[in-house]
Amino acid sequence: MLFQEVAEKVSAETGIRTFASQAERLLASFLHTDDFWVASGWAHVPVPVASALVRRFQEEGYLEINNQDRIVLTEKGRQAVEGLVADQWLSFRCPVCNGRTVDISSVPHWWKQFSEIARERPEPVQEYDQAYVTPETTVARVLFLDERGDLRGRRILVMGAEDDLTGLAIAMTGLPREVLILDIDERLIEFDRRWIEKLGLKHVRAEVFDLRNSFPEEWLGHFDVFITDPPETPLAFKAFIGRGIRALRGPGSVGYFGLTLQDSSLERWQTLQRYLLDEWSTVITDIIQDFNEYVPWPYHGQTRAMRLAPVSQPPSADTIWYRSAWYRIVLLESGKGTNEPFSEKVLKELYLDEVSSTT
Ligand code: SPD
Repeated sequence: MLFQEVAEKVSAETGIRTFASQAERLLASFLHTDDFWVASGWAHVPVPVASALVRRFQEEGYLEINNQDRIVLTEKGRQAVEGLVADQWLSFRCPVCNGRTVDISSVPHWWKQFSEIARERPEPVQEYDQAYVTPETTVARVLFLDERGDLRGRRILVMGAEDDLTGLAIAMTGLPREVLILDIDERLIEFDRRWIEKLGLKHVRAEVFDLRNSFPEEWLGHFDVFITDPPETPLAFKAFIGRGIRALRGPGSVGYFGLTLQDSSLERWQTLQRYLLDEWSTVITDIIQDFNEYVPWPYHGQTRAMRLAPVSQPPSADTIWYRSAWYRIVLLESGKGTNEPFSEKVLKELYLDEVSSTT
């Protein structure tokens, strides 16, 4: 009853449909953490929703925010969620693969070499919505592709988010037939080019490209696999995922991308899934929740997420709180997706709206 009422009020306040189960999950998270950011990640709710829920629970006396900015359940709050999550909740995750299904300790030398290279990468900038994933995530992405038959001998397009260095890591295996890496940020393309030359990598090109623009004819229908990690407005889904699908060769070709529940809502997932299934004729073969872990980014203090938050401190630099699910899709019909230009849009329109707030 309590949770249903709170969820309805938060839905009305934020304009983002919120469910009682999400309200319950967020409050229960504070049985295990006193960190607002960590709890919002565990509860899989968008930051504007997590913020509104915490404020409401605070007003109703279910929790308090102490003078160290930590969130503490009151006796009333504790009673409301007692028993809702198991005591061992946080240790359910598989310690070998961290829930990703692939074991990166099977490639220790390559993991080490990649991590050393990644240490030198350029720092994330707000202008391009950057926040890179951990090196472990990138290595796991590559192993996942290999495990699914999407690496060896494939023509692979890596679109944007090269701050994750996924394109470079894929090229380092030497296994694909062709790799094309596109990113708007010259620093990242220069970084990749330097390593491509230094390591003598073959069949790989890195080019500066703004995904608001249409692809040239020769990229359309050319690739077996695309990989991207889009911003999460409906417009960005078209510019990144729709364009990736348009670049696929035909039935059986594959796409990968990350999707959060911190910058997307469940309804936004549904919007995207409708595009994928109905308009773009793809099928979703895999969704691995929390596969991608992002290192906290330095500009968080200047984001709308921070302005909405009920706490005044940004996430701690050494605690992962933001994760995304790893989607794999397979194309069923040729010529789908979109190559529409969005060049009249300013970058912010791709990154920010009522649900997406972390840029
Ligand atoms: N703005 C900081 C977080 C941006 C990271 N992008 C990840 C998007 C996942 N689809």
